[in-house]
Amino acid sequence: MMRLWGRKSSINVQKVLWCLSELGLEEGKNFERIDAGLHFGLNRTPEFLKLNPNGLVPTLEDGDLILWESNTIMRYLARQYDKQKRFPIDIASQYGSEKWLDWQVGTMWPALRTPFLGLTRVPAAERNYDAIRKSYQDTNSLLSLLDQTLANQKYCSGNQFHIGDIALALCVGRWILLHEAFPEETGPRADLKNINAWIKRLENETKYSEIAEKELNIVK
Ligand SMILES: N[C@@H](CCC(=O)N[C@@H](CS)C(=O)NCC(=O)O)C(=O)O
Repeated sequence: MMRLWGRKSSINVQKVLWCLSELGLEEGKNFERIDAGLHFGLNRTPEFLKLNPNGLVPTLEDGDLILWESNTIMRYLARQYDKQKRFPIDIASQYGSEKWLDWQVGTMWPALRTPFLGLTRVPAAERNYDAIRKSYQDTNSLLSLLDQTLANQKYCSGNQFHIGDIALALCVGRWILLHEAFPEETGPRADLKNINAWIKRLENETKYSEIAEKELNIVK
């Protein structure tokens, strides 16, 4: 049975859990999950570091194969376990999704990470409020690019849901929650109508609501 290491509150673990759920793979039946990270610990033990030298979650064991990096784990699961053809495999959809997966990890998350970690992991007295606000406003601008794409298609890589949507939507969820909880610190949140409609679509057509955080997990 596959083994997934990671606490459910982690955005990157949530990507994998959402993907598994879309593929019809169930915890306890098709995979086991071990809580690790933050207050659960385990991720700095010598045993865990042998699996993932970064000491981070998620980490997946599937037989002899050990994977880390949430987007790579989703790519693997979609390739290996998509018996029901949940995700399209035509070249345009696949690489449309790949593009957004790389954008999420390489462009958008580096901007959103500053307000996210700054407001949920750093005590108020130690926060860099200028950097938090600037990066939140940068995220507004970056997400307007996704919004433009979603003006012409239902999902990030075309008219069918793909794993790129999973990575993006969980970030968008944090972006919304951060502004709700810390409106002064983030400054205004851009009103992006196509993103709003896409989130509604994800709620109606995918397992988004099962996985997405309803409130921020603030750990200081
Ligand atoms: N690029 C990695 C980042 C992994 C990462 O930063 N994981 C965080 C949780 S979201 C972590 O393990 N933090 C340490 C902890 O939870 O104790 C991925 O996408 O999987």
